Amino acid sequence: MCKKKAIITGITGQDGAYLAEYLISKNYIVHGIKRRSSIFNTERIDHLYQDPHVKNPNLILHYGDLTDSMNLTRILQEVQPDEIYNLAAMSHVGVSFDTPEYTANADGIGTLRILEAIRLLNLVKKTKIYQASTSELYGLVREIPQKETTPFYPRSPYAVAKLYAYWITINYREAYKMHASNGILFNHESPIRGETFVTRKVTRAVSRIALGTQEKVFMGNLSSKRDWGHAKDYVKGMYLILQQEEPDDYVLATGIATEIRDFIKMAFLEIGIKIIFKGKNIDEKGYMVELDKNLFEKNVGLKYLSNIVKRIKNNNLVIEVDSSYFRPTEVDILVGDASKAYKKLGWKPEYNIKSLVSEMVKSDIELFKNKVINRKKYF
Ligand code: NAP
Ligand code: F7E
Repeated sequence: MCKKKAIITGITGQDGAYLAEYLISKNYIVHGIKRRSSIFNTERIDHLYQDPHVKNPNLILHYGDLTDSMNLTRILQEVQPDEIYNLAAMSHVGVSFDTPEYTANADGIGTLRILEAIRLLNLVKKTKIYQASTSELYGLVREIPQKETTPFYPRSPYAVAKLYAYWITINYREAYKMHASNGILFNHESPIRGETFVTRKVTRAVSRIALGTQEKVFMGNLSSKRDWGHAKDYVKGMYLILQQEEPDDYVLATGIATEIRDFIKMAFLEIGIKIIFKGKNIDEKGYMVELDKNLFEKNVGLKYLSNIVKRIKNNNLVIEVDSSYFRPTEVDILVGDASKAYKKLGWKPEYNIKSLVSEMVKSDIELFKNKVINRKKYF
């Protein structure tokens, strides 16, 4: 039997990497679209990489960009995919305020370029498409929790661009009978999450503070709440969405909201350190106040214990607030109701916030124990 062919845009990103591995495990041939960069940017998928000279590879990479229609059309024509997962995007909400036009082009019009390529190449009957929509569409939320029928109120150039992508996907489904679906995914994280998203920023900082290579970390708004799941669970949901007879839109979420402050506390507790916060707004600070030595030794190592004991005694300040991380318009709370996905897709997350934090902290500790930071000068 012929293997199914899937195109993943954004294959070098967090979700692209997990999805590629998952689809290959399901016997797909995966075609990934990656951007040219001046340095290797395939670290997340290096374990899947196959030399192009290998016969019948199950992973094939193509250079491409969501801002380049002709390139996308050519790749679709060559591959003739059964499924497309459109995951490529400028995905950082904060950065979208600095690069609004580019974000609209890549995240909004980029989706149109792919849909239009499917149509022009007469692939409508063959190719199913998944659009990576987002809980950021709910923005200034109209109800709690948010589900498929909750009205949208986007609060960033990123969310507004994704709103266009969401509706153009539905429009192509209705106008041309495409199998085109939106996954409205709430925040999902992992040990390979981008380093500037809040969860990974925290787990990296906790690990480096534990190992004695970082003093403190500056954070933005500590009061917002997010519904955090694990990317592994969410890519399985993406796959299920495209296996349905009929295209449709689904929320994927855990249903549990956690404040940034509490995520920070949980991450430090993973290595036996209790954090308390004092002060308000820009003057709020986080301090290490108690240490469970056994847990620290178990999860970090005896070698680092005396240093952290000294730190807690002499300078226990580890969290400060820097207003440059505040967003001009914030999304205060996102928490999803994924009942439709539970019922229709049979999807249910296996991870909870505790197992997610634990995996991320442990992974970053290992990473920084083994990492040699090379900051030698060129001149
Ligand atoms: P990510 O780690 O930031 O990955 C984004 C991917 O898109 C990277 O491979 C990136 O390439 C690529 N990309 C960016 N601009 C591009 C362009 N112009 N042309 C081609 N590729 C481009 O994001 P993620 O967390 O995996 O998220 C995947 C998708 O789901 C995104 O569309 C995101 O907006 C959406 N989403 C994410 C979440 C979440 O919590 N993770 C929730 C809802 C929706 P480089 O590696 O070269 O930068
Ligand atoms: O921020 C607050 C920040 O950047 C979460 C993307 O994957 O999920 C992600 O978008 C919250 C916000 O994710 C810092 O203000 C505080 O309230 O981790 P984040 P996000 O904005 O929710 C959605 C669903 C997507 O679709 C996006 O692609 O944390 N926060 N202090 C901070 N955020 C960051 N980044 N850095 C801080 O220092």
